[in-house]
Amino acid sequence: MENTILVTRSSMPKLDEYVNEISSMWDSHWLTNMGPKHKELQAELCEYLGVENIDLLTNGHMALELTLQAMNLQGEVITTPFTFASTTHAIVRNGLTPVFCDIDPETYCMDASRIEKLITDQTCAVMPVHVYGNVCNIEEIERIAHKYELKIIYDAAHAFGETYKGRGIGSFGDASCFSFHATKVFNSIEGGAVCFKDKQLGAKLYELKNFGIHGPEEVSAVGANAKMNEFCAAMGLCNLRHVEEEIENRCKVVKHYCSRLSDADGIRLTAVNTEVKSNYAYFPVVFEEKLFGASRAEVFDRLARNGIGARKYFYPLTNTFKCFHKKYDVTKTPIALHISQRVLTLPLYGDLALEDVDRICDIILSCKY
Ligand code: T4K
Repeated sequence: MENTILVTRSSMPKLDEYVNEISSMWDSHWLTNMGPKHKELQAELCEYLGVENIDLLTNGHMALELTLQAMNLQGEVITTPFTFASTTHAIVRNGLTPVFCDIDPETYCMDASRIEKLITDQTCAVMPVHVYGNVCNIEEIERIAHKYELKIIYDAAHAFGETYKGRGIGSFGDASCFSFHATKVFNSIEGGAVCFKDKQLGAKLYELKNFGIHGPEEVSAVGANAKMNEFCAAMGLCNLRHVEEEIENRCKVVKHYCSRLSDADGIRLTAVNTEVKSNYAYFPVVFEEKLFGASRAEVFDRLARNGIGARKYFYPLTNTFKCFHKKYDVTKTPIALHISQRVLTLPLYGDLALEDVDRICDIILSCKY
């Protein structure tokens, strides 16, 4: 359809810039396995993200999955069901049991005040998500983890480049896992990273992403293949040069959405946290049907009929997935259920025209009564 607008659109450098970045590979023939582009991107990201240690991987999912494996955990991991499949799958694929904590109705992140009640003698870690780039209640999570000696692994897939109280978001917890997927604020086509505190954990992770190979004649763990290749690292190097501009442009789009939608009854937007330097990753809108006069489904359908691809991130909740065979009790996470049934994430990317934002808002507001 003409004028189709999807929920996001990958940011890309100029073709010449990318060609220039990859041209040295035609001399070196070095395409993957921690080559020069990988090393360069790693160093630049450490600086940009304000973290001491980072390792690059094929994607955000392997970052989560291998971090859990590297920690050699057993038992239960307290997490949120209001997230992408990846978070829960990383836990389950490690033979761990997810224990679902309900979310905060304002930030949609795990409600830290509910964590302690979920702790048992089996609990080994918490895996909160900075969902949509909204930052979790870091202080409370740290207090609880310290008290009960739990590991903290943040799913920071949506939080690239953010700071909390002036500190890089990746510097919190035992580890923070980023996604550099094509749909993210910063992309390396596919890609991911783990920022970590303990260098021993980093060494383990480094082996696990390369089949568990410890040396030319020693394989010390059952690892995977999760190395970022040089083409992806080169895309990352290019996009990193433009990420500030991307975030500034997204900020303008978000401000325009807010100016159009914040006064409408029955529409709930995310509150601003003044301690957070935001990356404007997503623009979630919650529709309360009784006040707004139309359901999420009606808004979604009308947008779709007009070529606008809003998305129901994150519906369904991961604790209701068919693959889990009704194993988890969704009534224990009622706020997450409420939000997931009412939320729409609207199109957002740096070069989305403000006229298009107006068109999207006009369609949404035309659904009202
Ligand atoms: N944790 C959390 C909280 C996550 O949200 C994610 C990923 C992860 C962990 C795991 O990270 P990765 O392993 O993916 O690095 C998308 C993304 O594939 C996924 O990365 C993301 N979260 C999730 C929230 O969204 P889909 O299935 O909705 O993607 P898709 O193909 O429908 O694309 C959405 C829109 O993006 C398209 O309508 C158009 C645009 N697009 C898409 C692609 C693939 C582009 O402009 N260019 C592209 O190349 O999952």
